Amino acid sequence: MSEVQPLTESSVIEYVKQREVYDKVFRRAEDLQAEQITEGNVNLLFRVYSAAAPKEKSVIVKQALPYAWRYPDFKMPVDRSRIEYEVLKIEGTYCPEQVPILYDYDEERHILIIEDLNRHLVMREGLMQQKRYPHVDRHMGIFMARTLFYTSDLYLSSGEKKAMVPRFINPVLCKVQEDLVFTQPYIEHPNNRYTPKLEPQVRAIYADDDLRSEIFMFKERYMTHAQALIHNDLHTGSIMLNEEETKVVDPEFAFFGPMAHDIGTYFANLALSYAAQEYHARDPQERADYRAWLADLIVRTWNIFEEEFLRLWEEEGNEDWPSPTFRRKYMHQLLQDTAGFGAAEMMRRLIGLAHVHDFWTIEDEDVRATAESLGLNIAKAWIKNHSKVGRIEDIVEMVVEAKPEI
Ligand code: SR1
Ligand code: MG
Repeated sequence: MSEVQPLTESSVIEYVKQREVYDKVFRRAEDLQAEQITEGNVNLLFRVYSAAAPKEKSVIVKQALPYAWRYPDFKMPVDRSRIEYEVLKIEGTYCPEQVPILYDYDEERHILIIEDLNRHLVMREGLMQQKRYPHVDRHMGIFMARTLFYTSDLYLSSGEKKAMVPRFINPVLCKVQEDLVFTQPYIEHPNNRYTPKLEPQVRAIYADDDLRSEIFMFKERYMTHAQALIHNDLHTGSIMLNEEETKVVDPEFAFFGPMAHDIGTYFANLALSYAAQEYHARDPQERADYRAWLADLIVRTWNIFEEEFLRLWEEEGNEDWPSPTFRRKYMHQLLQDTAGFGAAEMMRRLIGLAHVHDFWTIEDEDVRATAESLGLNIAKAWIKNHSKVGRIEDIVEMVVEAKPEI
């Protein structure tokens, strides 16, 4: 592995000046400034902008170091930068409106230069402020349908698909997810962290081998079901949006895995936001209204996803699956698996290593415990009942009916 020189706020300016983007975006402006962005867990990130036109002349510089930026003990190959570059190109082919502009990829220094989405907000933060996004249902439903369909065996020929899989094996980042999402939250592990009042619920999870066996069924599916090129970290921190546009970022974890892991991860993070409104939406009526909007967003997103996915299958699918009954079974399985993978994502964000802003920001431990307890019980309902799910409304009913234990 080549020696990696981490960029700094001053060296990143010199770096940008040597790249094509200095002409293309900055028109060789002399007043470049840089600031480090400390969101995210994995990469070194900078915003580089012209002081005179900070919104228009601005880019994001993203460098992959041989470890996760926030968790240096997690060694991660710099090749994830190449994976991110290739996946952004593929996603951009099928769903250009939901993908940021890619300006540059430096194979030697593992650096990507991408569009600065400074007109957009991280979705997780927007949800914490009860913002409503009128088009995010369509944008995310279409994004998931297209990226998943066009990289699956329903569209690609058997040979094309098999030739693609090895380019996205991504073993180290997959192992991170296997451990953090599907293993450690279900055993006593030094990486786990949780609000002390959750102790009885956490103990009950460790002792519930039926629940753990279901999670491990999904872990095995995650590890073995190379169904489509999935984003593999599709939480609301990987989505930047405003009222008009939605952009999905950070696909460095991508590999050929189960589609429902992406859909479930996204829905899980909407459900986590639903639980965290216990704190973020202070007024009870406002909380109830916003929770209803979030619950409905899950339903609308699935419906748009399903409609678009089936339309693509009908119009552009290959000839290898000539059975309407198979299509129905396939979509049904996808929906049930969405609940299972979603449960794993919720649990790991509440009792595993990598927590989320929705809950971190709740300083009052009692309120945080109540919100997190609700989140855990939604997850528990999803994993226990995934095989009974017949409609998206069943998944949402479990959200609405769950109660905190604290
Ligand atoms: C050590 S990386 C922790 C988490 O951050 C990423 O966003 C992935 O979700 C990973 O599990
Ligand atoms: Mg990320």
